[in-house]
Amino acid sequence: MEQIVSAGIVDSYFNKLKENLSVDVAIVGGGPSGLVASYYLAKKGFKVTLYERKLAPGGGMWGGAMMFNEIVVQKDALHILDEFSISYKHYEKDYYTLDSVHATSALIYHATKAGVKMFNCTTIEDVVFQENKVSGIVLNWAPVQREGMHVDPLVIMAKAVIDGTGHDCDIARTLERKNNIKLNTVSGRVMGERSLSIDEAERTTVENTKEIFPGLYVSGMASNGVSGGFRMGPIFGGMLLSGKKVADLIASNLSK
Ligand code: 48F
Repeated sequence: MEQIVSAGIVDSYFNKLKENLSVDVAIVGGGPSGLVASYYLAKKGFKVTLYERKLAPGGGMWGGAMMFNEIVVQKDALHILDEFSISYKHYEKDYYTLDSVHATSALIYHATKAGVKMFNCTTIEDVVFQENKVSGIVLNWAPVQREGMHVDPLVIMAKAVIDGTGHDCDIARTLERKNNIKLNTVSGRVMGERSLSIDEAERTTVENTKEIFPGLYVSGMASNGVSGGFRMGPIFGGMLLSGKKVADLIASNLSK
């Protein structure tokens, strides 16, 4: 019995890893924008993997605001909540409140159910850069990076990569720092996030969701970080809409 349990885990994990050494879309970061993007892409039939360095995907959505586990979503994004069967209550004007634990777990559940393969406890530390294009990701165990151990990574090839790493815009920064290239932003560089301005930030999160270099797309807060947009705090409509937008964009580009 002991052997069956261990062998079952080792076999099924390594099968999952091996079957996903080459994918259509690799998503870095399991925040709301990455989760929503992964769901819509998997629903369209793409082979999608998502990598999260923490134990649980969900990013900054679990904790609501200041650990008060409620979040706000505006009317424009309700159709996405409905798609994920997430319950919400009308609060005032065009704003709705919802339980952040219920909402986050629903995003994770429906994404995995749609076929997204998730790899948690995994850090993406670099990208594959071939023929002036982002062609994959370079992954390692999160504890390897945290402990500063010198251990070489593995590689996953992907037709498209999404930087959904939130405020850090980790992947875009690494790409820019290491390759002497220009990104698709006003300055050609990662411009850095500005202070809080909710309305403006919600709008620009969606506007700034785009392909910033051949093969590399940004979603969610990383979009604003890369293009110099504002932060918005605990309102999540922009994150959900950004995830849907990047999924549509990639689906259309990969189908060409
Ligand atoms: O920050 P995060 O939740 O991303 P998001 O989709 O949503 C932002 C909101 O939560 C909030 C906000 C909204 O109102 O401003 O901040 O833009 O999730 C990003 C996830 O990426 C993981 C990180 O642990 C987090 O769960 N992550 C970051 N860098 C890496 C990574 C990396 N290099 N490799 C793997 N995971």
